[in-house]
Amino acid sequence: MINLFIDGKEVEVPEGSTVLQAAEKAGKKIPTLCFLKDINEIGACRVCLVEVEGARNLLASCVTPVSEGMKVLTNTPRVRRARKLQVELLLSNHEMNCPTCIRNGNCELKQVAEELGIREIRFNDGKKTTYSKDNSTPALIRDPGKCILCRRCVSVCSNVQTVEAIVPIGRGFDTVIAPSGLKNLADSPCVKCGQCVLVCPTGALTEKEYIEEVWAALDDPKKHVVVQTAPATRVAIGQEFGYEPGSINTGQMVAALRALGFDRVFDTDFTADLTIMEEGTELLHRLKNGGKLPMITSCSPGWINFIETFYGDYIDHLSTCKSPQQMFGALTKTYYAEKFNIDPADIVCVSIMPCTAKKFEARRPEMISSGYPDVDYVLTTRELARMIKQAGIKFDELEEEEYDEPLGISTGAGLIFGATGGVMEAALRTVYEIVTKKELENLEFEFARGLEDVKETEIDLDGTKVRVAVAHGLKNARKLLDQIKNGESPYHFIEIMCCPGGCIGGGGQPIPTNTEIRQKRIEAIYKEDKNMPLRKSHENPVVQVLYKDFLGEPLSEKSHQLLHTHYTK
Ligand code: HC0
Repeated sequence: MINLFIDGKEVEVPEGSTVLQAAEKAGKKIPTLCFLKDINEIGACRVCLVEVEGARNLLASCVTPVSEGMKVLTNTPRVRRARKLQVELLLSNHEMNCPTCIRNGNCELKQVAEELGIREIRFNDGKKTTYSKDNSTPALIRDPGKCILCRRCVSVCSNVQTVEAIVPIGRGFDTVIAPSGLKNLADSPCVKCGQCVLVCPTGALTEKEYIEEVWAALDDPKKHVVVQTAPATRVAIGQEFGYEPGSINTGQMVAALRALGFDRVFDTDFTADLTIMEEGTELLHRLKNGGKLPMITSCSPGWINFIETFYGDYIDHLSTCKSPQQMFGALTKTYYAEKFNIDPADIVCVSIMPCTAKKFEARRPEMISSGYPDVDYVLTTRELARMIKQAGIKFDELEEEEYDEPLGISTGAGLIFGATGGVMEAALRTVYEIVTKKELENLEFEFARGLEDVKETEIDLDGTKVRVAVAHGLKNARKLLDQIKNGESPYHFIEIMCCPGGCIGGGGQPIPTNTEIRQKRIEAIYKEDKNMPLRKSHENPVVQVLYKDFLGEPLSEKSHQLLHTHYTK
């Protein structure tokens, strides 16, 4: 342990700690901007400067290690002046349209300027960089005018996701964070996961909003507007309304959607159950008939973009199932439209997703098997919260409501799709019972749960041993893909989710989303699963009716037409 003094107060911290950590222990808050624990610890922004006795220059506390007897001052005139100067310089080259900025409500730059008491910017008349906005993808917007070059996005994209879609280009004042060659995001390897959006302290990286398009559909009396909500949204949206991270707000979210004017409020969990029927059957089919193994889940669109871009030769390992979002859209415009005698041309299908890549997925040309786009608009959890606020709905005063039937009926298995390992666990609950014809005594497949990088086990299906693995975050996905590439994969079935923690940590979730918050959302998902009356996908009564009345059986011709697809390199 190391003993040191922060503003005269003695603290003891483990060796290897930083001054920033020691200050926190001493009850002192040092402002930071570029710092992001475990992801971006580079001391680039110089906002966390402190005075250290014996050191000539001020030091960035986030990268300065503690030493025995060190004396640190966090609030001297020199420190205050230097921090202000750093932030004023950032602001002098920042597009200052705060009232109309998407991050107006939670901009860290604005927050730090407030904490430092900056009331004027001395260098406002200086030169400004003039890189233009990148609007090239249906999922993300990159706005260099708001970038403070903190490099959090660069770190998350290269170190967590191993994609390296954006990098620092140029030097000094002219530096810009952009795809190499100053390409547009659409022409870069970006997988649209939006992890950069979650860590951006300002509005330099954001989702592309479709709120106005959805308002227009809701205001059009000729349109029948149906909404589906992804599993992970219900354990996150509360955070936008002041609830503790990990609060479960399913009933209020349903009530809010109805109050916004959606004609039917349905649940993606329903088609998550359906996915298990299709994907589980596909796995058994491949095991029996010598199909391509390991089979890998195909429901996470950032992951699909990743395998297409970086491991194109291994695409036939993917399950052919569309994601639950897309299955839902295809069924809404066929089964639901026929059953309720609605012209599919009049149906607008909106998704509420924790994910920015879902916006891209919905625009894929292959996602129109019903003759109409499966899904018309995708809103993130954050966009839904903005709509609720725009409509003046008091979220915390809403009485809980239930999803509509039939496409709102789901099981705990569908719900746990939202957490890493959930698709695997849901699949095993069903596959085990189908193969063994025995009832599972313990529905909890603990090996699949939690934030460990790669999780794996072997399941005994009445003598047939099936080896399975789960990875979340693309760095971890790479580990399993490289095994396949090297001919060393011992697995039959793999679940991969693009974002750390799975969809609960998706790029469209409330900001902040960090490891602690991910953990709380995961706990909420499994708590809600435990409370569900049905917890296995094959027991979903509406899924059973759907097969009886419409699809026939899993992997039927109709299923293939509507619910499956093929990805290409
Ligand atoms: Fe997910 Fe999904 S679980 S990808 O993470 O499979 O976004 O929540 O909606 O489609 O169901 C996201 C979350 C979904 C889909 C489902 C899957």
